Amino acid sequence: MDTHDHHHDGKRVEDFRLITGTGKYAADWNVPGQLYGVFVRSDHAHAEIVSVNSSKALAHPGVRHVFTGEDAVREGYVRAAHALAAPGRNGMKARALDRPVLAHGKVRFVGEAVALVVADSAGAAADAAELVEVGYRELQAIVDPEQALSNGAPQLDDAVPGNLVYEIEAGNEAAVTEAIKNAAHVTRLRVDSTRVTPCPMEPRACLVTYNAGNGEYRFNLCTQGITTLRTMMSSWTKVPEDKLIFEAHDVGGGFGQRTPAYPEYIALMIAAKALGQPVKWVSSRVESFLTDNHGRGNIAEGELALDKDGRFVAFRLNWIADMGAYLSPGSAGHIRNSTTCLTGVYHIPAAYALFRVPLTNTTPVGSYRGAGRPDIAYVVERFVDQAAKEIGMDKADLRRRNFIPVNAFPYKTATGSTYEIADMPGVLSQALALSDWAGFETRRAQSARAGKLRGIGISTVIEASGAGNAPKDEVEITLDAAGTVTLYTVSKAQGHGHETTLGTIVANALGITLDKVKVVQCAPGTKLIGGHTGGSRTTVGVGSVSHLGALKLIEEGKALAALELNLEPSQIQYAKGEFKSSESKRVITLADIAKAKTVSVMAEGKFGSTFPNGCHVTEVEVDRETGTPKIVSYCAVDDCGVVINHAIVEGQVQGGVVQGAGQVFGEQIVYDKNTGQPLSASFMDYIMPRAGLVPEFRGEEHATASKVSPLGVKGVGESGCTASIPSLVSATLDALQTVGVMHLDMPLTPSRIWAAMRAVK
Ligand code: MCN
Repeated sequence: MDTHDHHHDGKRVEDFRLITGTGKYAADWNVPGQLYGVFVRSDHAHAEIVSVNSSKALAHPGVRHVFTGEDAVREGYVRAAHALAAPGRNGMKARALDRPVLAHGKVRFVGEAVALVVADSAGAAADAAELVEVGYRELQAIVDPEQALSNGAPQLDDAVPGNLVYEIEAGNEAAVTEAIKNAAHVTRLRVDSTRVTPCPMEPRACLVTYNAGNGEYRFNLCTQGITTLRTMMSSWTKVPEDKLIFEAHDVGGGFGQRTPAYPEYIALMIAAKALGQPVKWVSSRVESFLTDNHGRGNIAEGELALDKDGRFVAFRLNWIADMGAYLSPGSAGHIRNSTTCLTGVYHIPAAYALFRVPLTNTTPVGSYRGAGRPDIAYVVERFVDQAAKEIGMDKADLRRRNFIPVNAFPYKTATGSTYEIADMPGVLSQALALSDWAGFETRRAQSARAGKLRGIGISTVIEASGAGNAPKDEVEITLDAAGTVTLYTVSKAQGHGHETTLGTIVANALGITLDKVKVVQCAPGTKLIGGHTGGSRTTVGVGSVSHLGALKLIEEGKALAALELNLEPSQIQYAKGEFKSSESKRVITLADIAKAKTVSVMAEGKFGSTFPNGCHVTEVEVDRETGTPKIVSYCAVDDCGVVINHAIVEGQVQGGVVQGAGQVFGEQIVYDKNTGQPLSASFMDYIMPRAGLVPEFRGEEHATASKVSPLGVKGVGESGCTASIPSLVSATLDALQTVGVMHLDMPLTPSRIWAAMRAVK
């Protein structure tokens, strides 16, 4: 029984289901007659596959079949689409390696799927997977991206000379060189945006059912929206998009990692078709660490040049974006988004970056909450902090001096993007007040008396949100005889509360209560066009179209009400679910106009990028004896335009902040440099944020309405990550610099901090 209260202001309508264990996640799907798949995975980082012997596995009770790279090659499922489509430096094309959905000939990272064992039970498949004998001839592996690009490094593949997969530049190199020559001060730095993995709560799972009658494949899996996934799957398999049907209900976190196609889904297609029975696979957590796309993995070094008044005149970056052993279909974000916001919130007249993608024997890297936005924000903000330190200026003052002035928006950056609107001086002032920036020295002295080093950190950041690859966003809105309004969309929440926020947008436009609006995401077989949920675009894109759709429904309703009343549509007024006219005493409700048949409207729109921004001021205490850092204050001021649901926005910012804090203080994917073995592939060695990591969170809004969207909204889903990483590193280094530790890369773990403090003693 549904006992929760839909009307409660701000509460998410999906939460009752989710917190009472009645959600339906990917692994909850079952169909009669299903078989179970388990993957045999490479335990080598780089090796030739000499032989695959399945005979013992096949003899195991319950085993139906063992599929290998031969099957993948026979089907032709060997070449994934990738997103590095733009012509690179000197017209270079990305040198993407083939990726058979089960490895064939070679394995290129630990965890790569080599065989798929299918059995009557998951236990039998797991036992038999142990019996598959794969013969390997080990090859030299490279897991360090800088080493991969260094002179004389072993060649990992003949098709990728110098292990250089791709190279692209942005900005004006000559202008930068000239400006640096004449600059009063040049700050030089190398910054590591560490490789991490998103770790959604729900591991991947996929159930594939093949219908031999019509050639359709049906998938139950976790996804961020079916359109992007369907295109990628179709491109990898050449199975037409209309034969790929996806059905997903609840999704336990995505963070970018649940957007792209993965080889496992396609290997399961081979099995389901060959065996004529559905096949289900549920990933273990270790498999998630090894095979779900990792995030970040960028190294940037360069120069920020200033004039004698502390104004930025030029910025140059040499950027290495490690994308692993294969280009994931969702892997361009690091470069595209970093280019879009290369100069941060600052007016920097000259900027240039060279991005290089090496080939390494590591898990592919894809989009992770921010996809390049946190990386570039972190890099820029580190440079600004370092410059402030070097020229002896307050780091808030240096920022204020270099902000893009409010009246300069829309502002075209040195790398060619156009920021829509922002009020950085206003955001900064609000954050400085909220955090009592001026009173910091008193708090620092208090901490010192308790044996702690206290530091204050700041970040002022901006990021693109809203745009997507889809040609447009479409929604359908129906109205039935019960007066229920249903919104159909192809975006997919993974915890964002879209049923609440998209429903609210429609309910507000119609002047009705939220319980009258139902949101259906990714109905199986839907033909709607639109983007997936990613790039913090759902509210700007789908939300805006939903608003327009609701307005269309009102117009449609006026026409129908006019017919009923024998009047002209222009004589009908609509408010709060009712159509009225001064010419008639009758009131026609939404339910009335749908009495004869369900009313349906389609709406579409294409919206550009809009630029959420913010300032996060944080304080961190470091224990002098143990090196343990502790966040003691967290103040966030964010501009995400007009807000649909304040509680959800605060939750989104907090969630992003905690994920950023996780990367700053603990999370890191580490590979052994000699063997290429991953050393942090479980929660025993991969330090996730725990409750209490960000104890004192204070958030405020500072809205400037977007004109890109008719609702005035900007995205917010990634803001927390983008702003927290630079701010928390800034605070920790501010504490450590008082004892002479000038620079430290993430993760800022107690042992690293302790070792750094000892090294300067
Ligand atoms: N919102 C609002 N008012 C605004 C902006 C947003 O009320 N002005 C609400 C939205 O309506 C939505 C939520 O805040 O309910 C986030 O909206 P938006 O910024 O449009 O971003 P998306 O919905 O497109 O979400 C994508 C974004 C990304 S890219 C990642 S990664 C991410 C994130 O959101 N992954 C998440 N937040 C996540 N939150 C959860 N719980 N799980 C994930 O996997």
